[in-house]
Amino acid sequence: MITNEIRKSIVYMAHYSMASHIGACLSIVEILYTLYFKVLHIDPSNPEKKNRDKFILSKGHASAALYATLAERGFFPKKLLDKYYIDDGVLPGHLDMQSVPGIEISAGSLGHGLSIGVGMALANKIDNNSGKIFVLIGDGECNEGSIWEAAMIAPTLKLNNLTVIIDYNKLQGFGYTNEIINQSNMIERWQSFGWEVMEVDGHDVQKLNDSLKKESLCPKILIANTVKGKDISFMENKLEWHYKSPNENQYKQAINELNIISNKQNS
Ligand SMILES: Cc1ncc(C[n+]2csc(CCOP(=O)(O)OP(=O)(O)O)c2C)c(N)n1
Repeated sequence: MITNEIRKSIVYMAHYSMASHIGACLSIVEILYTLYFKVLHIDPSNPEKKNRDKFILSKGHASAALYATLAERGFFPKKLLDKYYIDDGVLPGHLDMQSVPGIEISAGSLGHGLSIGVGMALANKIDNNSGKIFVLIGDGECNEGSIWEAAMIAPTLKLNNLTVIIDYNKLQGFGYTNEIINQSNMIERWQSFGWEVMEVDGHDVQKLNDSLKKESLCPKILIANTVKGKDISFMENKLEWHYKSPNENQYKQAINELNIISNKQNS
């Protein structure tokens, strides 16, 4: 399974570079896989194609997940994943659009990706460009006021070429999202701004695929229920894995668990 390969790359990258944000990467693997392998009209041999669909990873601290997915999809050699977040590396810890092909925006300062996505979607409307825009934001990232400015304007501009996915993993950097700022009424909130809202299991590729491909007259948003640290038993739903990186033993255990999942899938 490609999702499992992506997870192994993420664990490897966080381990050797001693980087943070492994939990945030592991929660979005199925979302990225579904987008890059089933939904987006893109061509890895021509990443700048004019009417391509564009994906924005607004929660740019999860860069390792996108780098690993792009490598699996053939945008650049997998060997480059050895150059993540290290001195003289190629792939910076926060997302850099100049590092490798396939990255539409640099990101890491939270709260900007949705506004950029609104601009891209509006530009495509004006230019009669059929390319669609997809933006992935974090649930904690929704604490940023700029998210709500973009949320207000998109339906007014009738941007039905814009899809947002919230990685609703219920944790942010320093605690539970809804304890820091309660947004448990997420569905009603986005609906009240004029968005078509769908709630989906963020690890179910079939359901993600169906929801992402659904046509709509207005901008739409998928509230994707996910698990931070997904598929590594000692990382799942554990706040500390926002910042920690796996040591040698933890790395071996994590890869072992992912291998067990691979073996089950192959049998
Ligand atoms: C503007 C800004 N403030 C603070 C940070 C530091 N920061 C990095 S990740 C993070 C938590 C984000 O939580 P969430 O959006 O829920 O993403 P998750 O890590 O759970 O995927 C914070 C506060 C940042 N990158 N940008």
